Amino acid sequence: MTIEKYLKDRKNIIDKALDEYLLSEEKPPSIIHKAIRYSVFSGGKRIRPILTLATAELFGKDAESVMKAACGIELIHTFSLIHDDLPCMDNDDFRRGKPSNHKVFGEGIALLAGDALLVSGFDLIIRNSEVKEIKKQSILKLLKETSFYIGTENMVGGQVEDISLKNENIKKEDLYNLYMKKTAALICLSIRAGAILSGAHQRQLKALTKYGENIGLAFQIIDDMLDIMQDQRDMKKPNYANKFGMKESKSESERLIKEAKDSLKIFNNKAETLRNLADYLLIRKK
Ligand code: GRG
Repeated sequence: MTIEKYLKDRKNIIDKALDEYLLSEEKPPSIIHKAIRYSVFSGGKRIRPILTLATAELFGKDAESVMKAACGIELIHTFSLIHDDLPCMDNDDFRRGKPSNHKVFGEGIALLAGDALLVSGFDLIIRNSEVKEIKKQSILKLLKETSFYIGTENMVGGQVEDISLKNENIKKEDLYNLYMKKTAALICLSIRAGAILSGAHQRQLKALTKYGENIGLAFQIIDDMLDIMQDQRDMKKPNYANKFGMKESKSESERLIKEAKDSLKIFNNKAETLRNLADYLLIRKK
């Protein structure tokens, strides 16, 4: 199966599961459920839940066994995007080519939709314990990890730096530190979720974390390059490609992807899908 077909198939089953897990738009108070569904179904690539599923597959588990946790992480990602676009943050009127959540529903509802998505994300991870073969202990471990990877030492902390650091005098080291927290953390969590729920050993978790950190950093550098190519760069925001140029960004993202794939050596050919997903990030156009 080509990686494009793999991504399409997985996205379809994730979209169906999300539709099943989320409350209907009619459920009162209708406006918040409409706002939630608006952002969840506005064209996200589902990279994070796909990584959770692909990691579970590496351990011989099927998509169903980790689907709720995978979708929970996608809801947390959606929360971060809605809040990121708010006027008090990046003040973006558009997301994925469509009006951002607060432009359609107003700031108050957008803020609350983000809050609700964060809570629902945790709820779905808890509900993954309904799967028979999943150990309760691994759900607890995953909940603890989720708090860590989205908390002030990671995603929220990264966002704090993102709104405070200025692009002109930023050092490469600071930029890497910011990208590790802002973007790579949630990507790492997605991979670790698949591994933890599948009963991975410490050595396997360590290798997968290295993979996650490297593809996460590459993902953000590529995102910066795409922002420049599509003329969507915010001059005030830290941006690797803006700071170090497109050529250096391309070679750096290629180096990171190679390092990510190298860290999967212990899995031999069982990790072929994760390797293909890493390569795909280099050629993605959105
Ligand atoms: C608690 C106020 C508060 C905020 C939470 C907002 C926030 C912290 C963090 C934002 C982090 C952020 C927006 C990072 C950018 C990561 C990134 C490159 C997102 C785009 O990911 P894609 O391309 O998105 O996977 P799609 O559209 O495919 O879903």
